[in-house]
Amino acid sequence: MFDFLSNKLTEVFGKLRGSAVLKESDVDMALREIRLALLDADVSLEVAKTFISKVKEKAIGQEVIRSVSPAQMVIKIVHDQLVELLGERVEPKIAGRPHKILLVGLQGAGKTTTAAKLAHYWAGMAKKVLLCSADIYRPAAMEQLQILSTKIAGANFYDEGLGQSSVEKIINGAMSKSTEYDVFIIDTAGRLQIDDMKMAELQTINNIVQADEILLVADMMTGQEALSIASAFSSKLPVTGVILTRADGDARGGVALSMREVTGCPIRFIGTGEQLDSLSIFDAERMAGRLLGMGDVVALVEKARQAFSQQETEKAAQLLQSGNFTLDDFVHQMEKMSTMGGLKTIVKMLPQGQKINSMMEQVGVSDKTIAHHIAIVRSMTAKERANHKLLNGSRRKRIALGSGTSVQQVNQLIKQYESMCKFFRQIQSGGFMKSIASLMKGRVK
Ligand SMILES: Nc1nc2c(ncn2[C@@H]2O[C@H](COP(=O)(O)OP(=O)(O)OP(=O)(O)O)[C@@H](O)[C@H]2O)c(=O)[nH]1
Ligand SMILES: [Mg+2]
Repeated sequence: MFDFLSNKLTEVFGKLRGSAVLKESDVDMALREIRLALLDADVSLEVAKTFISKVKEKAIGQEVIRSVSPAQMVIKIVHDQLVELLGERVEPKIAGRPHKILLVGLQGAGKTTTAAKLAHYWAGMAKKVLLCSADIYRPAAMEQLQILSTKIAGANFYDEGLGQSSVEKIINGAMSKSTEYDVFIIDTAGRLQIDDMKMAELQTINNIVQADEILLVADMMTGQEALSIASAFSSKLPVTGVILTRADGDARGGVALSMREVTGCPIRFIGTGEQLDSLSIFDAERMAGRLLGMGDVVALVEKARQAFSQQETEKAAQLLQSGNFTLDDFVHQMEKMSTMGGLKTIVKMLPQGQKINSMMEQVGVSDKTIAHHIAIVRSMTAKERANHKLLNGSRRKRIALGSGTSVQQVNQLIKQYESMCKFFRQIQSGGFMKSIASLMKGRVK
């Protein structure tokens, strides 16, 4: 749903990729573009500004983890800031008996559907739910909710019978009935525009009900308009949360971002379809991931942070660059890599990662072979691990036997190890193309 913003940000970060050190001018350029992307995606100017300044504040002076690129680091910072802005996930809970939920919003926002979805949700939690419609204006509005209620086991519709005269009468009647229920949900009438009469009616309803939650239902497709709706409703009513409907459409992500900032209320749920079960608890982490479209990178930085201490990383980088790493180091790094979600993802983080990856594929280094490699090196003596030149034919046979592999596999590992040493030494001396050539020579048929 947030493809637009995602694409924009991918573009921005695409520009950053490949730079070895994150310079301040890079950050400024990226943030300027992120600001434009946010505005394009319907985030209000003020929200975008606040967001950018927070990201900048966080980014400057923050250490870049050695095993990730500066651009990936910025993505992580942007992601964390998005999560913070979107707010924590709020688990639904029941405050009293009955727990009273009042739904408000513009016409067609999805109030009635959402009322039924919430009833379905709570009924699924073994709660007795009473649904009530205060929409006496639109023909068949009450019937719509009544029909929906018949599909929910555990939910009842408050039916006063024909000839309801006023909203107050209905609400009062439903209130007295509601004491037999755990959850009491009130659906209200929508209006095309926000008018004083409509607001006054909602205030009257809330004065009678004293709702535990007043949830503003807003359509994600409304774009910038959602903001004026949000401020109009929250200035007249003590709104406690927001529900965004039609999140299954191709609406831009900006609405979620600004809505949160303008109302100051948590986004509680998102509607993802017309069915009763198409309602999800709002998850800021997931939303930010979708919005950025870079969940993989974020997870990777997280893992890198866990798996590598700064010291270890520096040591590994030095070793790799010197080309003087022992078989022990070689396998230790491989083990680290396999706990970090695969060789490919790690190599991608290195400058020239894309090229190295395809080369590794050609010489047969893969996640599958790593397990064998580890077993082989474990079957070596400490002396052999420190100096692979000791590995003559009979030693190789012994190692193959001990590790449950073949002599050929042992030979293959040693060849790869030698090629790697050479490869990194040559990268260090700048001969990248030469390194490729030498690695290809070490290829095992
Ligand atoms: N795709 C999709 N459609 C939705 C969602 N929520 C509601 N709808 C549809 O939107 C239309 C309007 O929904 P209603 O629940 O009747 O909206 P309302 O706010 O009660 O409308 P009024 O009572 O006229 O103010 C219906 O066709 C719903 O099926 C959603 O999350 N996704
Ligand atoms: Mg309705």
